[in-house]
Amino acid sequence: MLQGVSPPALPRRIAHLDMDAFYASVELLRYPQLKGLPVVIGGARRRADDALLQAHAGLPLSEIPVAAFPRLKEYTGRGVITTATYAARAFGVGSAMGLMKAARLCPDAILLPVDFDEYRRYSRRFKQVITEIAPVMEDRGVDEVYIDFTDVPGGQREGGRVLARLIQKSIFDATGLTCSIGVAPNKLLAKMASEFRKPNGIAIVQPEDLQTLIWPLPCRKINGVGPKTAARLAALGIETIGQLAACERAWLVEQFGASHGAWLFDAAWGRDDRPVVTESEPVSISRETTFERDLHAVRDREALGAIFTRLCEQVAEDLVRKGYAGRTIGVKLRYADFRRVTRETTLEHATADAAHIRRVAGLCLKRLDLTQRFRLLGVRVGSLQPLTATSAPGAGRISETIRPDPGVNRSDAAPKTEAITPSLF
Ligand code: TTP
Ligand code: MG
Ligand code: MG
Repeated sequence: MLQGVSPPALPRRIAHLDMDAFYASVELLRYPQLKGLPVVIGGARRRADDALLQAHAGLPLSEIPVAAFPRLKEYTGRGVITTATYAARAFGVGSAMGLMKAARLCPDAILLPVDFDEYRRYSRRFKQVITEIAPVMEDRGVDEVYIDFTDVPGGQREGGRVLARLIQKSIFDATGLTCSIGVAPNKLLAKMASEFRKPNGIAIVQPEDLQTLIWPLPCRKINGVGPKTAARLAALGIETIGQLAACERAWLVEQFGASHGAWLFDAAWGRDDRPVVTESEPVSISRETTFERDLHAVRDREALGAIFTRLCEQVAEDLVRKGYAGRTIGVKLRYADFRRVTRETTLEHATADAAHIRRVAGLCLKRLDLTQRFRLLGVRVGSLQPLTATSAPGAGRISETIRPDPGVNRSDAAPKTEAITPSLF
């Protein structure tokens, strides 16, 4: 290549990816017998679910008969729906609707409680699949991301469809979940496009599609136009994005102020230069697990020990893969009554070694009350720094010194718990 001459920049192709009926789809992985049925997620924490599991103890989750699941019509309370399967949406049921109202629309829909831990786990998993294929990804919440397709192989082919298909398939293979993707010249248009072919669809928007695909949509579809702005626009006789685009920029500025007015005008013309911002350096890396049933430090000692070791190994693997070592090692417990407690210790030298993390995390656990049952265990490594030869797995084990975390209240390092579980952790 000639010096000083760089290849021409490719046209920007930005994708917005959004998982389909996310919470509900994760639940259907657990209960595949509910596929295709109207299912809503919401309401009281797992009480109904626990009753269901107890009544069918010993049976794999996928074999619990459909007839045994709680129905919407049996629900009384003020809970709201977080999401609904597409089969339930056909009855007019959807996010943020009260469960009692939804019960009137679709009394026989199956009602499942929320399990955020599980959704977060799948959220991490699908995002990891994406970054392995297309590294410039912006996290926009539990079930959606922006991805810069511009320089990724396949990102320009068929307007981005080829890469979008690969990502959809890879996510499905890794998780069993479907998503919808919009690919466009920028984030603003990509966000609208990801809704065009839901569920499990791909929509491609080119600059010349503005008039046909974007202008007929209501203004509310612009990400950033909320109900208030939409109402003000409607009062001015502006319902569609096309009508907004037909307004004089100066007039919009008069009506909505300099910055908001100009932004509305640019949005209507599909203009948006915002970059895809990849995640900033992580502050900490952690892994946690919620047990199938609440566990006790003594009675479930063997199972817990194995889970704990696995968590430490996973954190160490994450650290090495991402190129970090950390000086702060912490543990988190959630007791059966949902109280959450943490303890941490700061090391003199950073580590990414699973056995080292396990030992230090074990000491942290000993400072917690282990006489009660708990439902969740987590391990966290913080104060991250780049992984070096001395912090890599296997290094620096002999000269470690442990400083107790100054924030820790020493008086609750209950000796009685240590006496009960002298060698567990
Ligand atoms: P969404 O992506 O808005 O919805 P969805 O994934 O359920 O369905 P779609 O196929 O239309 O994308 O939200 C993602 C998750 O966020 C959703 O599964 C549940 C949760 N959520 C709430 O808890 N409350 C809400 O009001 C909304 C909209 C979502
Ligand atoms: Mg979604
Ligand atoms: Mg979403």
